[in-house]
Amino acid sequence: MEQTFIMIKPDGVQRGLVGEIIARFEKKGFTLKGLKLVSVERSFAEKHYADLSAKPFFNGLVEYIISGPVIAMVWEGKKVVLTGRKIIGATNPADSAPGTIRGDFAIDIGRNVIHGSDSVESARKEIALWFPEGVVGWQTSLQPWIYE
Ligand code: DAT
Ligand code: MG
Repeated sequence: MEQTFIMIKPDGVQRGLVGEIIARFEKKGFTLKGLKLVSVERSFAEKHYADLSAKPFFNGLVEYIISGPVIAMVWEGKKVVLTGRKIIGATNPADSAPGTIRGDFAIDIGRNVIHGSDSVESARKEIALWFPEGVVGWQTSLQPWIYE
């Protein structure tokens, strides 16, 4: 089954949005496979966003991600990478539809509350980076009530 890496950024944690965000993924029917509160080191944040290192906003982005603890999660389910991106909404909250996490809870692009992997391949890399210890191997008993 497909997995994605979801991170609640420091603003989401500080603003008390952790429960609300987790609830949206849970209620959709996805399965939580890993979760931890992490204080991110600068070098680790730079590694996570390595693909964006040439961008003018890179330093500000790294400062933001290390400004407070984040919630790192692995969620599993059919098409969870793409559907997770839809639940999150467009990168710039000004363009995120109401009903999405960024559309409902964010205003500025540099305080957009949440990260989600953008492809199955980057999910694999991000899960390996954030959960080198591996995730929890359990199966929900709700499977037959969520999948036909
Ligand atoms: P996403 O988080 O939707 O996958 P991304 O991977 O392109 O977006 O960029 C990572 C983060 O960098 C994004 O959540 C917010 C920040 N960012 C992206 N584009 C930006 C821009 N033009 N100005 C400022 N911050 C930006
Ligand atoms: Mg991205």
